[in-house]
Amino acid sequence: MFWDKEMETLGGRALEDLQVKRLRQTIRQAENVPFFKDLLKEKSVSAEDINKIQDVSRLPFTTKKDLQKGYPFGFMAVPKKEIVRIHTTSGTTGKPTVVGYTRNDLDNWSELIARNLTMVGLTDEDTFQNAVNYGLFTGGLGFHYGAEKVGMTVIPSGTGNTKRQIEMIDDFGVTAVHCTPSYAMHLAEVAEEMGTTLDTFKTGLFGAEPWSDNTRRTLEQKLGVTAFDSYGMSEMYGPGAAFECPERNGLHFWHDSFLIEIIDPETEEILGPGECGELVVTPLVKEAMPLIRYRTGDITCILDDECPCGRGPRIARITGRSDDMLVIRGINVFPSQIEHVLRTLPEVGDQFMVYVDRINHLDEMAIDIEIKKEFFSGELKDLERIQKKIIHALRDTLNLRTKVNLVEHESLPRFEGKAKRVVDRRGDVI
Ligand code: DLL
Repeated sequence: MFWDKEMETLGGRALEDLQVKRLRQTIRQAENVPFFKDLLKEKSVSAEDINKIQDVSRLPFTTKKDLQKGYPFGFMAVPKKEIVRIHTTSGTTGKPTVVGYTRNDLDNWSELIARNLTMVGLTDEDTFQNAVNYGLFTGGLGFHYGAEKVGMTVIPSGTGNTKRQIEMIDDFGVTAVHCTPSYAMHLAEVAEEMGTTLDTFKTGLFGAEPWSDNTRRTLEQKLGVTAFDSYGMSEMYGPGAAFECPERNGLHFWHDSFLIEIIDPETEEILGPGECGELVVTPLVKEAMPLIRYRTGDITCILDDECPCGRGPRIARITGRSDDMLVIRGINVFPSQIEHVLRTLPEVGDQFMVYVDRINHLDEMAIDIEIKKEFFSGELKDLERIQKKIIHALRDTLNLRTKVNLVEHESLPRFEGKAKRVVDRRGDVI
């Protein structure tokens, strides 16, 4: 099923002409941002230099670090009064990336979500439970308005209170659910404990973090759904940039709205179809926050075989990142953030180790932290006080509950060369 067949299946010359036209417009829009104006001037390139799609390679890259430097509104290309909503990423060292939306941006975003929902067979007959965070995280409001656009009955359940969520699924006859795959696992577990069979369920939309085909099989079996992968990032509106079609063999990007490239993250050389590297995205219709060749940090490749559904090229499911960002229960965490928090606490020594595990299908982060000799009194109450202080400080910055173990001075490994402070033990097996 198509929401906008013409755009979804546009290919060949017609698509390229549209992309070139929109890329030029994006460059002009980006020139409203001093960062881009200066950068484009320095590289002596402007909208007029783009005559074919390959000319994109003349443009400079933008990174997450660049965006951080612009905090809070340095990357906005329109006057503040035209910005009708703000979301943020879950934060990197200190400050998050702020994303602004004009009214047109919000309309375009819900159109893309509506395409995705329709593509997987959902219609105005469906009842949709949106079990993700409704705050600054883009997954909540993003899917909400897209689902309303399709005419679905939307239940903005948010996260938490899992038993009540299961009751709602049964009582309201929910047919489709959207959440992170980790939360879906938890839902399945609680439903099992409650002895509920979730009879009305048929579709699960899962994303915001990597998940394996094993997880897909388990979720499908336990929840009784067909599970679809959903990919996106705050910088590209949020969810909705790429989505699986019923073939479930790669994710379709919406090529009228995003220009995608794959590069070697080390050399920045552009790679061909089938070659894995870092995904670079240039949004083509964003107004409030246009970006040029944004380095997503996500590792994937472009699949060049044609999909029987008739839509354009897909990307492979995301297998990892080119940087050290961790995605824990849908929240992005950089080890540098943890370090930043710990360094502000006088009791904390030089070394820490982060362990990420999947316990009962949920991501859990535990940190072993060395305490300075003078603070390691051996008195339980003193240690508990320090432990609480650290947990609160981490939660305030990361928005994430972490387990903290205090250890004695000089008990953690030391590193020669680059430190490896993160051990991700989540693996693939469920
Ligand atoms: O996670 C947007 C989103 C919400 C996507 C709901 C899907 C569903 P951010 O918080 O900015 O935005 O995080 C973006 O999360 O660069 C990836 O590293 C990771 N990520 C998102 N979706 C997937 C996925 C939202 N399907 C970052 N598979 C991205 C693997 C994913 N990783």
